[in-house]
Amino acid sequence: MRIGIVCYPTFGGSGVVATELGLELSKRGHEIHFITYSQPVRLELLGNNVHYHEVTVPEYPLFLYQPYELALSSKLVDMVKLHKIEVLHVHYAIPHAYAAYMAKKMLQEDGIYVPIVTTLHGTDITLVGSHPFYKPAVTFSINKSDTVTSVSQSLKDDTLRLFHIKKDINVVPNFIDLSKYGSKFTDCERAMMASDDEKIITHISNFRKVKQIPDVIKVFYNIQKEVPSRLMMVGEGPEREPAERLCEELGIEEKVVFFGNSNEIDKILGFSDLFLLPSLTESFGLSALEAMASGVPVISSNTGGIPEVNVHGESGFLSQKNDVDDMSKNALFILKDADRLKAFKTNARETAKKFDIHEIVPQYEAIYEDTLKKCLIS
Ligand code: GMT
Repeated sequence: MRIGIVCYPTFGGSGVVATELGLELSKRGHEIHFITYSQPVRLELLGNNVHYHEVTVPEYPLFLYQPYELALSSKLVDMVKLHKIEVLHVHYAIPHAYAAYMAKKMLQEDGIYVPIVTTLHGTDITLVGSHPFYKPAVTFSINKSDTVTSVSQSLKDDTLRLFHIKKDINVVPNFIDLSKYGSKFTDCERAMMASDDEKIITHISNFRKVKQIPDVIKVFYNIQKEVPSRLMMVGEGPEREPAERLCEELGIEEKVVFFGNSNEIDKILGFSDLFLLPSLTESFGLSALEAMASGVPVISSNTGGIPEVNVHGESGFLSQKNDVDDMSKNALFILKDADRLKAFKTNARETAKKFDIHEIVPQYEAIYEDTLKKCLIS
């Protein structure tokens, strides 16, 4: 199949999922065309089956805001025609499903039919999409997609609650390539992060309010009082600076490393003993799954889709959001006993196997085929 993938090319989970999906589909013989404004961060190899087409928005001084959706929909039209793309898979309702619908309509004028599969990732629904400014456009884009998927049951429920949706929503969870995670690094590399007697605690995110970064610091503060440890903070975003200040206020700045965005999260996770994800909401929590795949237990909130990923008492523990005391207690419970920590590490990796890329990607293939069939009939 020739598949066009539209996504945000950044470090965010939706871009990572879209990129990994495209790469796996290409290995399975499909021809993949990424269409976005810059090369996705995890897309290192372009080859016969993997192509990247950049959307450029020419600067025009008359426009206060440059019209990305317009540029994207025009690019989609051109690429569908040029490469005979059979299906468009767009990640994020706004603006991608919206632009894809415009492209589809333009193509129809030329007698070309291309169906749209839209995957909802979370923030397009729970944070941005339900804002009154965007709600009509999001509702329209979802209802006009030929097939809609969501990355968790919780996100599906939220979508049906917040919007007037007339479409079925298929839950296709995020996935992980287990072969890319696990401890394959040397002790010497670990020594650059912590000494032998210290545990490594990790948080990875885009440091936005929704990630509840102060709780990461506070839980770590409680941990390090009882267990020698260091905190690895990976990612960039508006909450990073306040977090650095909080570390100074608490006197733990020497024990916390702020990495910024990293392409080496497999390595950082490979050395980690515990992962913290106290988010206020999270449609899935891909970073938690990446941690689990690396054999790292997860201390998280119980919001959104996280309980579908992190299993309480097995791969880690869930607490009410903002309950720093409970999260700290759970973290110490795991860290203080070597055998228990080992068992949680094994269970975390086992739980992650449910989301094996080889189980989930065929679900998308089936969806593309069904969508194409459905559209040929109608
Ligand atoms: O919040 C983020 O980390 C970024 C955001 C995105 O749009 O990439 O992540 C959303 O999609 C991910 C992939 O499906 C999910 O794992 C995240 O849980 C989701 N974020 C939120 O719901 C806040």
